[in-house]
Amino acid sequence: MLPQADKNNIRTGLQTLAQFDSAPEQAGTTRVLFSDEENKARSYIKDLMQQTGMTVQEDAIGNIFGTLAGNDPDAAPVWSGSHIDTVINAGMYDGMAGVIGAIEACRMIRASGEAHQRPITVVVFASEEPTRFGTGCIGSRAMAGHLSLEQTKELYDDNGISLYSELERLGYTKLDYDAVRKHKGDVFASVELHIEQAPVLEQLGIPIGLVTGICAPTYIHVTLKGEQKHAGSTPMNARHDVVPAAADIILQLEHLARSYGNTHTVATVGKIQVFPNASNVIAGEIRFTIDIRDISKETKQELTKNICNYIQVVAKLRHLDAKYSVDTDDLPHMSDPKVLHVLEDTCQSLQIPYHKMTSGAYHDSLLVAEFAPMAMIFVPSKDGISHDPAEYTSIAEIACGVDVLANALLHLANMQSLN
Ligand code: HGY
Ligand code: MN
Ligand code: MN
Repeated sequence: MLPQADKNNIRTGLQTLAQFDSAPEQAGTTRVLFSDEENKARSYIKDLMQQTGMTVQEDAIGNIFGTLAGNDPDAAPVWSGSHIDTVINAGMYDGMAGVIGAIEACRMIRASGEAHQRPITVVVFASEEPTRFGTGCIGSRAMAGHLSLEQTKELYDDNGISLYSELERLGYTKLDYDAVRKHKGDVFASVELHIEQAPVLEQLGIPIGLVTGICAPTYIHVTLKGEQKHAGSTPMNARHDVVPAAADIILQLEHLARSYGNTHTVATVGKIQVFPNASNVIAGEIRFTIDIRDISKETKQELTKNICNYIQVVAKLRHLDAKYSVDTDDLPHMSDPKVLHVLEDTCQSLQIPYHKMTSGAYHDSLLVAEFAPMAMIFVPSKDGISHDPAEYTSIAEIACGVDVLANALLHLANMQSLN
C-alpha cells in the first residue's frame, strides 16, 4: 500500500484554484471555460502537473493531459481526472477535488518508487459544466465523437460568442481536431474522484462511495413568443402572455417527473430569461432550459416526449409561437464491473468502508464510458449541498478518496488486462 495522501498538498491545490474567480464580489466561485480566470487556473494546473514529473499536453478542444510515464510507454494509459470549470457561484470542490486529487495520487505513486507498466494520465476535461455554452461535458463529448469542430461554431454563450471563436482566439484551432477523438482501446481504464453532491454517504457515515452507474442529462432549450403589451391597459382576455404559459409548462414538467416516484427521474428548470424583463410590460418572449435526468434511457425518452407534446399544446391553446430543441440527449452508463472490482478490492485492502451507489449528477466519466472502462469514487458532501458556495467536503475526506484512488491507479497500471 502507498503512503497516505498529503493533506497540505490537497488543501493548497484547492485553495489556490478557488482564487481564480471571475466574480470575487459574489459568493462562491465562478470560473467558466476560457474566461481569464479559467485560463489562469489552467496554467496553474499545468505547472502543478510539471512539478509532479508529468509531461503536459492539450488537445484541440482544450482538454489538458498530464502523464506520468510508465515502464511501457506504448501501453494504453490509465486515466483519472475531472474538471476545473464551475457553475455560477459554485463551491470549491465540484470537479476540483478530482483534479487536485488525481495529481496528488500521481505524486504519491512517483514518490513511492513503485514501478508501473502503464502511463498514468491526469485529464482536465474542458467545460464539464453547461454554464457558458449551454451543453455539458464539452471536452469529453468531443473525445466520444459527439461534438465536431463545425458544431463548436453553433454553440454560443449569452454574449453571442461561439465556442469556435474562443478556440480560435486561444490558438486551439491550430491543433488537429481529429486527434481529440478517443476510441475503445486507447485508454485501459478510467477512475474519476468526485464529491457526491448528495447526502447519502454523510447519512450512512461511510467515507467512500463507489459509483455503479451515472444518470444522463437531456437539455431542452425552449423559446415562447407572444405579444409584448402594456401591463395596465391590456385586458386579461386580450393577452398572449408567455410567462404564465411557461409557468404552466414548468408545473407540468414537475408533475410528470414526480409521477415516476423514484430518486433518479428528475426534471429542473433553473435558467429562465424573460424579454424585456420589465415589471409593467407583458413579456413578448421567454427562454428557458429544461434539464431532465435519469438512469433509465426509456424513462428519460418518455418524459422528454411528453413534455415536448405539452409545450405544443400550451402554445396552441394560447396562440403562442413555440420553438424548442432537444440538445445533449445523453445515454446513462453503468460503471465497468471489473474496474469497480479493483476499487472494491482497494477499499478492502485499505480497510476503508464503502457504499455502492448511483450518481444523480452527470460527470465526464459518463462520456468516457463510451470509449473506456470507467468507474468513479465519491467522497461525502456536507448536508448534500453542491452547486452552491456552501458546498463542503473536508480535506481528510478528500484525502481518504485520494488514498483509494492512488492505490487503485497503481494496481490498474500494472494489470495486463482487466479480465
Ligand atoms: O449538472 C451536473 O450534473 C454536473 O454537475 N454538471
Ligand atoms: Mn457540477
Ligand atoms: Mn462535477
